[in-house]
Amino acid sequence: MTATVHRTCPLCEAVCGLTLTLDEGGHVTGVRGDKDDPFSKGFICPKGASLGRLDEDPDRLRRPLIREGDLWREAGWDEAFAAVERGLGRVTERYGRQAVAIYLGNPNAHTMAGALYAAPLIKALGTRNVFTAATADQMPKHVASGLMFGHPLAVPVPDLDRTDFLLMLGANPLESNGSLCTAPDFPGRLKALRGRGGKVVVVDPRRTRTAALADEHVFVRPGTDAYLLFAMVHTLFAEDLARPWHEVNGLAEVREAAKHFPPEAVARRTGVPAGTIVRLARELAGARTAAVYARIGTCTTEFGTLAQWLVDVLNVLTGNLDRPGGAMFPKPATEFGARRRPYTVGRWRSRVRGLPEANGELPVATLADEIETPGEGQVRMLVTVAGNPVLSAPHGDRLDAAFGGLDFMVSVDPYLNETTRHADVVLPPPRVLQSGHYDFALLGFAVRNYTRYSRPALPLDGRPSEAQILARLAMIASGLEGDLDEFLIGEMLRKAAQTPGSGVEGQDVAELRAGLEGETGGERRLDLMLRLGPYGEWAGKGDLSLRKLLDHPHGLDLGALEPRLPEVLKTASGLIELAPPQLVEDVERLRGRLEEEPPDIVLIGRRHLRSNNSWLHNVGPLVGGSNTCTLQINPADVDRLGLTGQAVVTSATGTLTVTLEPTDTIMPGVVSLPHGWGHEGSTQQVAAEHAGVNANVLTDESALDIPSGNAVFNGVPVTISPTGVITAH
Ligand SMILES: Nc1nc2c(c(=O)[nH]1)N[C@H]1C(S)=C(S)[C@@H](COP(=O)(O)OP(=O)(O)OC[C@H]3O[C@@H](n4cnc5c(=O)[nH]c(N)nc54)[C@H](O)[C@@H]3O)O[C@H]1N2
Ligand SMILES: Nc1nc2c(c(=O)[nH]1)N[C@H]1C(S)=C(S)[C@@H](COP(=O)(O)OP(=O)(O)OC[C@H]3O[C@@H](n4cnc5c(=O)[nH]c(N)nc54)[C@H](O)[C@@H]3O)O[C@H]1N2
Ligand code: SF4
Ligand SMILES: [Mo]
Repeated sequence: MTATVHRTCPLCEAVCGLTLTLDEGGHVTGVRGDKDDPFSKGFICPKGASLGRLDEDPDRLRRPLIREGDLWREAGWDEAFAAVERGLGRVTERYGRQAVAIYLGNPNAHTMAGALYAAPLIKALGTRNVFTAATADQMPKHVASGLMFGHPLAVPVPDLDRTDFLLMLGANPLESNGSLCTAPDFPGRLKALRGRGGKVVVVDPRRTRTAALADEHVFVRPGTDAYLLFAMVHTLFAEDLARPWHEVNGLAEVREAAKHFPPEAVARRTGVPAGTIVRLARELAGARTAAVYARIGTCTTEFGTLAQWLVDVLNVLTGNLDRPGGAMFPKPATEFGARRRPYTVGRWRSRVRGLPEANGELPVATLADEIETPGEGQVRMLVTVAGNPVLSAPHGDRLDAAFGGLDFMVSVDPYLNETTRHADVVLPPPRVLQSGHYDFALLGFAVRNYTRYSRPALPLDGRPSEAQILARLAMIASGLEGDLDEFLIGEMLRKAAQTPGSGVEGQDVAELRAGLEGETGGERRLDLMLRLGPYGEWAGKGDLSLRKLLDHPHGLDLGALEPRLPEVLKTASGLIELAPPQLVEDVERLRGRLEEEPPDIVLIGRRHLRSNNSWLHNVGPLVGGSNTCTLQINPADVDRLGLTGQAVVTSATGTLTVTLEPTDTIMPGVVSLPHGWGHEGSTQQVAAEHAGVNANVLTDESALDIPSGNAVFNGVPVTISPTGVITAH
């Protein structure tokens, strides 16, 4: 007998519905796109198609590992948790709670466990040494949104299906399938945009597959988008094209700041001719509807936050913020609650470099400092959950060495990899098919309001779910006993019962609790959030609940995005803050760098459709061919530097020998190396055969986007020489 199951793909932000067939043994015999999913409508990519292979990868850990010297021993779950309890106790008794750090990696944004149990775990650990992949990714967006709109998750997304003009910077959705813009079949949506007469412009130092699909591709020097965007803002004011719809604070300050960046002044630095900048500004202002969308290529730069800010300044000034066809705020079914205090950053600072906190976390770029630098508060223990910072954080090989010196380390991860090999205890989550799935985070960035829940397709066969692993770690760290989920449900219900307009104001908490459904604590918490959410049964505007989602296994369309201002604003003024002082202050830094002589060659990153950061390289069908770790370089640079075959790349932090891939799709003076490789010596058999090199040997942890503390991966100065020639840097 075979079974058919429908579930959301957890592998990227596109949240595609998948239809899997399983045999009696629970093995995946087929994967296809779920045609009945109202959002993804059957779309699938090669990664989703390989979900079965990934799920049954023989190198995935099935039982906990405990380190004994240099060796590993499989252990039972109770024994493993007891070892964690002892290790944590040893460190905190001797050095206090600040000696413990936690690093949360990217898949936490894709698992229910990450969404529901990471925050309680952080709280239970009681440390400020909280690090996540967000400061290697999108923190600039959160900071810009927090300061402009009052909430770090109030991120406008391009209304892809209705816009007439899309200006896209530093994003390559034909490979990434989209980010901070949840849109299954992003390629199809772009084609539809063009098909209805709209225009797509891509700004990127590489002519990517996305750029090739667009109407226009504009080459830009890495790290200079803030100049380009400022010059567009300048043009809007100079030509009297600025027409904000909404009442905003700070219009005059933005106009003043933009005066320093006329198109002619930034043309050389950005590599974009002044005439092109002016034309793009006019087209943006003149389009019936338009949206500016920028992603990782603009975030992980020295001026990441300024770039994210200016993206939405342009959306506001052209009257496109919060209108259909423009940049809009999604309304997810488990909407975030109200934030009472105005958003701010820098409530505390990191011990060694004095870097400001943002969203309650410290920059991953300073994790090594905190581990290596002696003194009160030195980090001695690390917990990693779904992260591989040795390959993903700037100057990752420094972290590799630093992890080796920790007193104790625990990793929750299905693989023994470059990072988790330093752990004393590894706790593997179960298979994907044994886990429930709800996209708490990603549905908040969706281009249509949509919701879908997938129950586990297979039973747990005696091992704990990832939710149970994280909950148990939280209970160990807090020293408390009892049911974490029921405790959290009680807290949330009490708050809701006291909140006017919550839909359950004044109601009895015990009765409400008894009304919740779900087979696990996680399901019950989901049910609660759905009921209290904007479409919820209890909030009075809809009939959404876990039950309803279970009745609709292909997901539910909740409609096109709708205007949400001013409701969504949580600023102290209640208005859009167009010129937050913290950002205007940073403009000085931007001005200061304009006249500097740019480096001869800079490094940027690259994503490949069949990759996913560091961890899909052990799945045969996904590696090899075009998905290899090569340095893309313009043929003119190959000639100029006298290179052949391989070359030595040197940065301020390290040196790599790389295989060259000459291509005129990349600008002269720019080279591109994908991250997530460097699996030499890995116990993952397939990955070891396709080792590649770790791009983050070259990235420099001392370079940061100042307002957000975000790492800089694009625009890294490097020198390149033929192999066999040693250069000083
Ligand atoms: N040079 C350079 N560096 C970059 C980037 C770049 O563009 N250039 N991009 C940055 C970005 S955007 C990001 S998000 C970061 C990613 O940084 P990380 O999150 O640190 O790295 P990943 O490679 O995503 O590692 C994911 C880990 O989670 C494990 N894992 C997979 N599924 C699960 C699960 O269900 N549960 C658990 N517990 N573990 C799981 C994997 O085995 C792997 O160890 O990298 C950043 N680093
Ligand atoms: N297949 C695949 N999909 C993924 C991932 C993956 O590793 N593989 N990772 C996932 C993750 S964690 C994330 S965060 C998203 C990211 O999703 P995207 O933001 O779409 O990421 P990329 O495909 O890296 O595209 C970034 C683009 O920015 C360009 N770029 C580099 N520097 C600059 C610059 O200074 N200015 C401008 N304008 N452009 C620049 C690069 O050439 C590249 O084409 O993808 C997610 N999806
Ligand atoms: S596009 Fe993303 S969500 Fe869709 S099948 Fe591929 S990896 Fe999965
Ligand atoms: Mo990311």
